[in-house]
Amino acid sequence: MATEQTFIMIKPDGVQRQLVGEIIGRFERRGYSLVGMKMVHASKEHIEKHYEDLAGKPFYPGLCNYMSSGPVVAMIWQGKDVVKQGRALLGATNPLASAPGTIRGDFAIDVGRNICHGSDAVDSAKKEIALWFGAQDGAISYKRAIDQWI
Ligand code: RTP
Repeated sequence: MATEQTFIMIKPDGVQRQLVGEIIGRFERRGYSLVGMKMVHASKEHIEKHYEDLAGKPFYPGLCNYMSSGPVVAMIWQGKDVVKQGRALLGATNPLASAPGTIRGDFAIDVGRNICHGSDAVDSAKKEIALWFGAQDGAISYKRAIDQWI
């Protein structure tokens, strides 16, 4: 049974554009398990920590202001190769380079309003899950009846 997990976040623009159900549906239909989810209006400090690797980039201050401007949906998804495949479902960072059929390729046109975030590696997924859900009680462990068919 695959247990790889990734951190997926629906950004403030995705929430405001009422794309929460659409995005969850795409991960569910692909076969992945939702094992953690909460809606958070994050502080600027929390967002700065999440994006600390980007500190120094010219867009960093605007990114942190925007990401703390409204609620986001923070999720943990689980399944085979979910880190890499989660990024594939999201599409390229710049929506103008995202293929149609991906979330960004279907719903976005601006890199600063690209709807969703996904961890870029297994290690960063672990760090991000700990940051958003706490190191101890991150994911819920449960079995789905459909797992034998996926
Ligand atoms: P994310 O962390 O949000 O999933 O995005 P990513 O890994 O695909 O891309 P990253 O380079 O980590 O950038 C994080 C977010 O910063 C915004 N950004 N704006 N030139 C720009 O104005 C610019 N470049 C990046 C995007 O919202 C990107 O998702």
